[in-house]
Amino acid sequence: MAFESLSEKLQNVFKNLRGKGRLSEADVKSAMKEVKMALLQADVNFKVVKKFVKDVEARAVGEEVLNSLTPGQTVIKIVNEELINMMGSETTEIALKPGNQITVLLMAGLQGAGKTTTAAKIAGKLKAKGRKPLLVACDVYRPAAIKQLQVNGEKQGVPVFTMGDQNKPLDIAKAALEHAEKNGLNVVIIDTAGRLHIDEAMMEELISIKENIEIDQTILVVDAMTGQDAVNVASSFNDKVGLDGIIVTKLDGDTRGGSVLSIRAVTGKPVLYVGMGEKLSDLEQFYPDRMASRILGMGDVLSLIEKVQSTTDEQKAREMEQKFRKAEFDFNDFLDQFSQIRQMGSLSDIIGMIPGLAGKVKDTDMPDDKQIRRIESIIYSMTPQERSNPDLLNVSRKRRIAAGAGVDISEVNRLVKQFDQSRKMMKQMSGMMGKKGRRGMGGLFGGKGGGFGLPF
Ligand SMILES: Nc1nc2c(ncn2[C@@H]2O[C@H](COP(=O)(O)OP(=O)(O)O)[C@@H](O)[C@H]2O)c(=O)[nH]1
Ligand SMILES: [Mg+2]
Repeated sequence: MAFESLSEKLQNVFKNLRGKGRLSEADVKSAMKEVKMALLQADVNFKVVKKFVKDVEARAVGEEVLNSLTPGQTVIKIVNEELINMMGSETTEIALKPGNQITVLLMAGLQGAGKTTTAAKIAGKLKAKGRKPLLVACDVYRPAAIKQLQVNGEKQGVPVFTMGDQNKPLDIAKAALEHAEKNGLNVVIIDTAGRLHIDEAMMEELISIKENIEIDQTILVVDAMTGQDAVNVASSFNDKVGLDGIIVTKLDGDTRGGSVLSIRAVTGKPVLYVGMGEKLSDLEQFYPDRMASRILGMGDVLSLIEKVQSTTDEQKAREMEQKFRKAEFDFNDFLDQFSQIRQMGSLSDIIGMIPGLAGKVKDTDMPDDKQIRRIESIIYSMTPQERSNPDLLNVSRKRRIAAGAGVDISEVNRLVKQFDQSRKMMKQMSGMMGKKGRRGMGGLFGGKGGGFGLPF
């Protein structure tokens, strides 16, 4: 799969960012320098990279990020969003006319880019959607090309219109339209000839077809393995012939893949699909957001960041952090933490979403949801005074609480002991960390990351 090396490099940059409690402007700048290098090495167009880095930096050195509790995460979120922007934000479908009206698609591109294969792939997708496609063989310069389309059409169960290699592409296309009308077919896909390089004759042929037939969508097919050339080819075709969408093929290879990232930014035309293999089923809809997650290797992490952002109140987290530093927290704060975690899902789900942590935290290290509920019921059985002043808890109070919560007194004892221990530990840690302590994810994850409050 393309992007492996890019993905690896970006993830390294992010690992460093995440490890920092606070970010300075210099931290952001040096991280972005590495991101820039990684994108250039992945063959992303340099102008696109330049703008990307500028946009990310402008957002990332803002007050909001540098003062955020989770600055590393916030920078990653910005990189993700700008990456999606770069690829065009939205998924674009091939626009089809409603009902039985005929939609005409013109496939264009250099020789070997994958036009014939992709035409058949699209035909199969449209057929599966209930459309009635017709493939049209307009590459008359190589008899093998007609045969190739026929073979692929047959595999897809889609009719192929050909008039051999003795007619002009424009005349074949006109006749194919009539054929489609007569036979109730409603998507006409015109496969054309390519050259090894962009040349006038190829452009003229396409222009003449466009001038004489009502083409609904001109779709350019480019080969990802040609790197920046793919972007240049797209620019020329767009300037001379006019494009509606682009399909990038051969992303399954070990190509650096940068063209698929920059082609939209350079041409302004959306990527519709990506080719992921030689088989006729290997065509994937292009989702900028999924592509970004794939490159950042962190689909799950991003949804986790969103969860944390939507469920924690920063102000509250700050207050908690203060309490933590002074070891002033009480059982009410415990309850707050539990309810925040509950809003995010179960604890094991959350752990599972953190790469690197998933396999490492043993189940026995974590209280399960049932245990958390028991701890909560013990705390709920305390009076408000007891919750805010745990030192009040003597034996008779503990006995009353145990009875109220329906647990054995030993469980209450254990909780109080754990609570005292965490308070002690936090006092020590906060002394060790000094004023610029490391911050956990909004303070939610206890222990070493710099969180607080949970007895584990
Ligand atoms: N691995 C891979 N090969 C592809 C893909 N798309 C096309 N090909 C291959 O690329 C070669 C050229 O494709 P073809 O459709 O004949 O290109 P055309 O000259 O533009 O019509 C063929 O061997 C295809 O099987 C793809 O997405 N992945
Ligand atoms: Mg072909």
